[in-house]
Amino acid sequence: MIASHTETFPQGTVAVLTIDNPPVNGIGSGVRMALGKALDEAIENPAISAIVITGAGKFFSCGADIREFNTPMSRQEPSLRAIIEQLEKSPKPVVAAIHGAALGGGLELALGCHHRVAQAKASFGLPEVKLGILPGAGGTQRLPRLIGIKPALDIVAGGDSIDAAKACSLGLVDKVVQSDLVPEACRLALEASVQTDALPRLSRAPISKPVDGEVFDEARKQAARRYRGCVAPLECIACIEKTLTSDLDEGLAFERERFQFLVNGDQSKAQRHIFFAERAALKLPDAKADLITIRKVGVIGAGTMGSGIAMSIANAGIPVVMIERDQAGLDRGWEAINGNYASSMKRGKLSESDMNARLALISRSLDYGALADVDLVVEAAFEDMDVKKEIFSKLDAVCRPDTILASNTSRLDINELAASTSKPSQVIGTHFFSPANVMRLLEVVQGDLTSKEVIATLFAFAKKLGKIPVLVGVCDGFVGNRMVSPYTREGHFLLEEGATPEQVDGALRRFGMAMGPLQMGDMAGLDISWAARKRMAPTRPAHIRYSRVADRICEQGRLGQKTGAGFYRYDAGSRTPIPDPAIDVLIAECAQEAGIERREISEEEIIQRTMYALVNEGARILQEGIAQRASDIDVIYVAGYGFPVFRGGPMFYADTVGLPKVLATIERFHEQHGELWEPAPLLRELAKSGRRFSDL
Ligand code: 3H9
Repeated sequence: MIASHTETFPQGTVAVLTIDNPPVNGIGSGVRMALGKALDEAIENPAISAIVITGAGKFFSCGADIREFNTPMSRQEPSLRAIIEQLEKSPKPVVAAIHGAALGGGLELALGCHHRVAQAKASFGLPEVKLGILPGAGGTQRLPRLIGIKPALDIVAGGDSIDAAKACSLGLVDKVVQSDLVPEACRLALEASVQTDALPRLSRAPISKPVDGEVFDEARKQAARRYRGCVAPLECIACIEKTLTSDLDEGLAFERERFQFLVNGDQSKAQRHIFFAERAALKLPDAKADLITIRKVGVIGAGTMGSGIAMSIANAGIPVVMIERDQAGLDRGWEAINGNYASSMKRGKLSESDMNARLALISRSLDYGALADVDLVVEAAFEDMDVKKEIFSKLDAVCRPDTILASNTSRLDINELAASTSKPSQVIGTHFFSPANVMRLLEVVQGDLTSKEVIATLFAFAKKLGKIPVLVGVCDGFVGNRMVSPYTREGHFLLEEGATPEQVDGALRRFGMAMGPLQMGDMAGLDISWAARKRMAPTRPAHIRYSRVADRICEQGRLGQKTGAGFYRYDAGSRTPIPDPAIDVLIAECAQEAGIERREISEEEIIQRTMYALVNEGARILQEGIAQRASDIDVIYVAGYGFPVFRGGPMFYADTVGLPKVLATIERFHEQHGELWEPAPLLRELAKSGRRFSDL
């Protein structure tokens, strides 16, 4: 875990301690013990003049071993704090030689060293805030002493990494070297060993007060915007603020106490659940499949989805050809893409040369013949089975037999589509989320005959695009949209029963959702679900409750934001929903026609009706094998549907509430509201046996 060797120079001998704990050099109890011992030996050995700490493999160290948190292992001595104190107090100079990422506890370890030397490709960050915790091994106290309050606030409360050049300009590292990192670190360590000045110890460094007195308020405002509802960023800021009034020991004690508070809290457990869930989702049942190389992609349709998909492919450096039926459609898509890149450039997020390079990767054509050499086609045409079948039969004729044919459908039957081609094993669903160039989720829909190579290739492709792929099975709406149906259904029922749109959406926003179901409907366009409801109308059982509210809104031409009105109204060019008394009247009329007596609706009922509708459907989806894992459903909801990460997704949330309690409430709803609330058998089974979704 710690490889130790010495390097001898004319000025003396250096002990080089290498953290070697694949895959990310996580600092678990084993590494801590070995490092503590190696440090003791190097400090006590009179033949050693100085010490260098470095990392094996790709990373310096990516921090504490997260899996140890809330287990006895995390309390095993020595603690990371003790190791850092040990190396900071070392009478012999200790230099960190950083060639890759130094994250979290890894960076805190480097901050305990007397000097830091890095290679240009190294990166630095304290991403703890993204796990719902704070840097708990001195990071909040030492970093501001080294680089100042404001930059430290950005790094600690923001959680993003910086590169070596930026780290050097901030004074976080002493020097960036091109090569020979460890020899350079050794030289620096030996130089320090002969100097008469005291070693630079951050525990003794004074703190310089920020010039801008508003800096903490500004950081809190930023945190509220970026991490709405999360407590960790506020605790990070409080710890940094503490440096202004406390010495290092007091500050460390405060940081430790706040770390314990966070690490034992529900939010951090939920955020760590999502961290591991995202990684678990990447693991396919058939890991051995060969990958097909994707050199060029075709996208059918240059509408909002098609253009967004083309951009996300070009952003990954892959050539893409967009196909449309007519020039006007193609031009509109091309304009939208240009406008989008230009606005990123204006905001400083993209350089002009990068924009041009990306645009150059996107070609356009009205001719399917342009797809003869592509390895993958993503069809993003109108959501209609006949339209899609016609496209797929054309693709069948023009594409190579080994080309992967993917449909960006959000709910249609991939098996039916596959059956309309001569190579169903090459057909797969790729459900992107809008805007496709921004949203990270990708539901990869496996048809009955989709080959394992095609699935594995799509996963690798998604990773290249920076997406989080989740494997799902075929059913109406797959995982995400199938669950959204009962969720929105309850939102609409609650309106009829007495709530207002702003009450339903407000309750869910306060719960942590990015937006409530009604505002979400307005944003997505109410016509899509209206069309689906009309399609299903002939087969809808008459005795099942059905809310007419959304249909009536659509019948008035109010199709959401795009028409300036839906459940709310919108001022021209604005996305801010404004409550509309006309809708309150419409809802009251619908309720009266349906014979529903309106009543006071509590916030608790809104949350339970909508959340438990998600959970109950999620349980069915799991039992049917449409999702592989409960945690996959959580990833889909957090990454694609604005579910608060600090609640860990709907299934984790249900575990947190307790499945017997969730079931009891669903049983009550079943009695009150009828068969739509029939408890899912899996939920009953788990609640009865005292298990949780995360035990599956
Ligand atoms: C901390 O340091 C607290 C201290 O302040 C205070 C202590 C008192 N622990 O992501 P990948 C696993 S908190 C355990 O696929 P990549 C990961 O689950 C920590 N496991 O690779 C996966 O396992 P598997 C602060 C970890 O190259 C495997 O490693 N640090 C940890 O795409 C490969 O990971 C962070 O928050 C960990 N710390 O990305 C950094 N990190 O193969 C968190 C990774 O079984 N890590 N694993 O699925 C990351 O952001 C990314 O993993 C990283 C590599 C960028 C490092």
